[in-house]
Amino acid sequence: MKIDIVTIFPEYFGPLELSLIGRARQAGLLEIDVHDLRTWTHDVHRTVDDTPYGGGPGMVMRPEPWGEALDALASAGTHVVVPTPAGRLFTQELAHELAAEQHLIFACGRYEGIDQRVLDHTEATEVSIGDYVLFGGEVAVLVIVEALTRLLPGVLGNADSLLDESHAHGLLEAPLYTKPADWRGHEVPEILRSGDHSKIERWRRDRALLRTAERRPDLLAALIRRQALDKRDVAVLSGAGFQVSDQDVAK
Ligand code: JAH
Repeated sequence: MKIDIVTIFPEYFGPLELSLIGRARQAGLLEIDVHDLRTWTHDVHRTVDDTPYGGGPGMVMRPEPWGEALDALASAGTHVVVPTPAGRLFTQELAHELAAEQHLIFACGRYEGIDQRVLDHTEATEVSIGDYVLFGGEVAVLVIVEALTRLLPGVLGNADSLLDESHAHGLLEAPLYTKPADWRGHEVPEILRSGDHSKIERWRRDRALLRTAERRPDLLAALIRRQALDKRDVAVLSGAGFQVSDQDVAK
């Protein structure tokens, strides 16, 4: 996969050299180039912003440098991604969709944002990583690139982690423990030390279901809508006092 990132702050992307993303790049699984938008300005001040038509506070990014940048970097199969609070919510599903692309260009806006005509002209996908406002798209791009990288073939050494993830699709994970068995009087649940792997799997499924019901009723509702719960799941939830019915069981 090839990723180009266009920004007025290339220094933001130092972390992409590190850890697993850095290793994926070195292994040739992922190519990332970071570009300074000011490369495509022509005035002495290398201006990237101007006042908004119609008035209002702040500045808007001028379309011309963006147009030249995208002309220089894009080819037939390129997808342009623009982080903005107005975009489609970035979820694991969208991460999978983007990870399947050959070439992505991330355009990082600053100030109030980028002139809308750039997004229209390039048929950009506008993506939001959550309902809050940042100073610009750079940190959102770091989030998105990290989520994509771990989905690329060959990046996760332990292929089991991704399999496990798809198995538990849409559920929060059960709590994790490691040694010592007693830490400051807090003990690791007995069952995890029992060595009975089918019991452990059921225990983890139950913890995941109950945690999801408690903390993320929206995720549980989505699972019920998709008929993704079995009889035992529904029994566990109902036994813990959550409102579920036989109607919610399919498989
Ligand atoms: C802020 C351009 N969804 C998080 C997010 C993404 C981008 C921006 N803010 C929040 C942003 C200013 C200018 C983009």
